[in-house]
Amino acid sequence: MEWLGRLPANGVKQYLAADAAERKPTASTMAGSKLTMGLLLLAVVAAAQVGAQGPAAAPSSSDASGLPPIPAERPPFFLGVATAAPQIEGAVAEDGRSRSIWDTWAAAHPENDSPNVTDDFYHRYAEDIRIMQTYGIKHFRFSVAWTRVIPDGNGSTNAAGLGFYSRLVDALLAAGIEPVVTLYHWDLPQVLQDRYGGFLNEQIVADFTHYATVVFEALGSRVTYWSTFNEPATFCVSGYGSGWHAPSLRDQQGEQGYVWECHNNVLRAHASAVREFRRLVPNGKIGMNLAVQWSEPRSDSEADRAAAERHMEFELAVWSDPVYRGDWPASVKERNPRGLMTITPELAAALRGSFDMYMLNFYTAKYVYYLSGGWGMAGQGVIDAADTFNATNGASIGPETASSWFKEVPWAFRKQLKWVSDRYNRPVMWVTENGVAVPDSANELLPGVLNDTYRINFYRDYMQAAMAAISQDNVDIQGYFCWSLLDNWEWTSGFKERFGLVYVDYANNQARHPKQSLAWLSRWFGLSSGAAQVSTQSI
Ligand code: PNW
Repeated sequence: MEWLGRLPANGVKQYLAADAAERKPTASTMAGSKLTMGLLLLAVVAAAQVGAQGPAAAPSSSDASGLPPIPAERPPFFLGVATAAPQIEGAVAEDGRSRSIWDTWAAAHPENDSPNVTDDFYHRYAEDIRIMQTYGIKHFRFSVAWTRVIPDGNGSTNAAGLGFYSRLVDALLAAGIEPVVTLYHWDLPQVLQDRYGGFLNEQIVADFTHYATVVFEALGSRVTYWSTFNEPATFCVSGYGSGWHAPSLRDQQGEQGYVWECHNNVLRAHASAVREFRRLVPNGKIGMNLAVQWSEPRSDSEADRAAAERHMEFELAVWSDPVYRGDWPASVKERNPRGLMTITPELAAALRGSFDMYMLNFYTAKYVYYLSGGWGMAGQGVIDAADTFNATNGASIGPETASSWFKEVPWAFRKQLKWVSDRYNRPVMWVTENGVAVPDSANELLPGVLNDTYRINFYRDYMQAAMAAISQDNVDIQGYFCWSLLDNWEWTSGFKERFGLVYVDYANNQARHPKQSLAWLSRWFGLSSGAAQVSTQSI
């Protein structure tokens, strides 16, 4: 997916054309014998379990498992895996689920793959739990679909929809896996968008709070770790600013104030839901998953360095400063085009203490330079800065990945972690998403595609950057979630970008095939012998 659909500084919308050209139709056939694939899956899991039975060997650089070398030092944080309901569940018309704004988006883009079945996690979660168990993964981040729990958006609770998450949580706990629940990962009930404009209307605050309360009441005695919103910057800016994401509204120059309305309503909904959370789940921990791209100054000039800092404030601090500091960053206040952004004392008080940990989703970086009159993220105002992947000499900021918005920058990850830690006085941090889609992997075949050395190297480098942030920059990172457990429906990129540690064979009834990266990570973290290699020769 394109991230945010950020406007180029000159206001020309080249990014839309560029991405449209990239998107090519693919047909994913869902044929295949369920029985055969079911048996195969059992064989896969059995094979994996054999490998997992041995004691966790100490990491060493020479490895009998045939995996690439394991770094000598084991990471000091726990390893988790992350997912999101609209990307993995499928079963979009089952058990009373209503349509989400992303179902609408997908229906309007038939050239894109469909989320209707995707990984069929709704029916296969038990198998996926077995895979996690086999590899020793003990933290699973998933999102609850509002459309299943309250199909009418703000009406009555749908017991069948809620029941799915209750069974999922029970199955995770029975397998010794800690559930980490995201309440909102972009899949607004379409009915709320139609009824009052979704996040543009303050009614969303009450409706989200009601939805959150229903889920806290149902799962709060069993689930400790929660997040209210996944990446509000992405869904406010892309959904209501550039129009790149559902619900496809555009407000590129801030004329309607859409992005700021969304922003304000998300902060208020978060504060309001957390107030209920404290009452209903007194021993729980909660936060919000924030995403950012590191802003590297394109030159050493004072102007470029200030522009890069400002960029980061507009992208990230604009969300977390209100929580930790009670107000927007000064740069944002000064450049607010429309006066929409007052943080009232009441809101500041409600937000204070509403992050038990700082949950950061991190992938990439860009160069930032000063540009008089330059616009920031769509709809968020003049920030006198612009960004680019290329240095002044033309060199890219990092190696390519499968995603056009994503260059590999482990060095920037370390800087980003330190930036957050220093700004907010060393909060407990969880990296709640990090991962990569391997270039060209969408067209690769089994079994070769499972030998994802590229992804192994990626995690080695990013995790070592996080380890350096801990040991040298005094950052307190306690958890690290890989995006993602499974290949999945990657929003505007459909199935063309595969971020999974487990390959999903869409042409063969969604059969699961753990990739080498899963075995490698499991071994590095000491969670299993890592020998759980899955042979696909028998397919
Ligand atoms: C995340 N960035 O979005 C989403 O939470 C996932 O649903 C998605 O599948 C995953 O990334 C991979 O695209 C982001 O550049 C994408 O900073 C990019 C950025 C942040 C978040």
